[in-house]
Amino acid sequence: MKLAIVGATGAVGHELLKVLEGSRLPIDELQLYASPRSAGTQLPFRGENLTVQAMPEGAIPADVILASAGGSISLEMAPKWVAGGSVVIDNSSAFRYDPSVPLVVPEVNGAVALEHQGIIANPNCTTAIAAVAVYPIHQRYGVRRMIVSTYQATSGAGQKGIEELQEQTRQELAGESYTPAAFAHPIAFNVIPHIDAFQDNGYTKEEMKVVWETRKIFGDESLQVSCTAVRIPTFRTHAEAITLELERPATPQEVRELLSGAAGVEVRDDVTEKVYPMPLTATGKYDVEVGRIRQSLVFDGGIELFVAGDQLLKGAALNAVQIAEYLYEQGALK
Ligand code: A2P
Ligand code: 11C
Repeated sequence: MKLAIVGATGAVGHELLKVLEGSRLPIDELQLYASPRSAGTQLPFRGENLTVQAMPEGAIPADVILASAGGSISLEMAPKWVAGGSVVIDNSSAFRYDPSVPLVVPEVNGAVALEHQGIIANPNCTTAIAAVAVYPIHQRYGVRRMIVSTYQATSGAGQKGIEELQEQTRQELAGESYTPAAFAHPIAFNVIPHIDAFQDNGYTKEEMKVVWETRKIFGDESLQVSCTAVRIPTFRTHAEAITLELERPATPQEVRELLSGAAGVEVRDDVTEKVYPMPLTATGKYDVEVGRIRQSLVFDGGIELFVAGDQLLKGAALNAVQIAEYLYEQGALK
């Protein structure tokens, strides 16, 4: 199989290379593309150095293209890549709400990927991490309302987000002045309740993505979802506090047992031993950590939980590769 990564030099691109190293896809050739600035850069893959090329203006000669160079590039280029015969797994938000484009988390709705017409969308990282933990609960108990508060790492804003936290932390400690660029305010020693653009309803686009995408992935437009999305000064891994109102009452122990057997989930829930999900322990893991599972004090029979998931992996690179693997295993790729 011929694979291509567009955006290979970015934060997600780096993770795609690492995840593909261990993937069961039969990769005969891996092509790496980025902006002309990165042409000639060498990146390691399975013991070789691959050379990054400037993204071409038209089709790319690959069976599968993993796109992670931003929404405007995907919007413009993905139709050209599909016309050239490639299947595009797109990490941007460009096509997620297009009814003809499947939006896929393999543990939840892998089968809809088979209905693609060339493009398959990878969800927003915040949505994907919550979906893996909440979907098994939805299946068994029926989620009626889902209230999410997020704690999102700076790498959600790409490589520039990581660098800004690093540099500002140093500047702050050295008493130097600086101007924020990647974020609306200083991120070092701060939290910012503002990710992506504000919408007319007062929510941000990041918050509305959780609403729109969770409904589409669960295939349930009646699900009521609300989110407050907050950027925090960590490098990697998004955490989320989630409150669930359920159709049928659940106990914390039932949910713990249910999630212990769920794909893509690691239950870390032993408060007597101070074991719960955290970016420090979830970073680099394929599974989403779930813990602090407790009975809701607000919704009868409802559940509260806390999740931490490496958003560059399950929220982006890993989920994209898992979609490709699913298609391959179903015989839907060459
Ligand atoms: P480059 O490193 O050459 O700028 P991140 O999300 O971490 O900011 O990464 C964005 C990715 O998208 C990078 O690989 C970046 O390449 C790539 N990219 C940005 N602009 C373009 C472009 N015009 N054509 C192709 N790739 C691009
Ligand atoms: C963030 N969740 O943390 C965003 C990044 O829709 O794919 C991913 C944006 C997206 O800033």
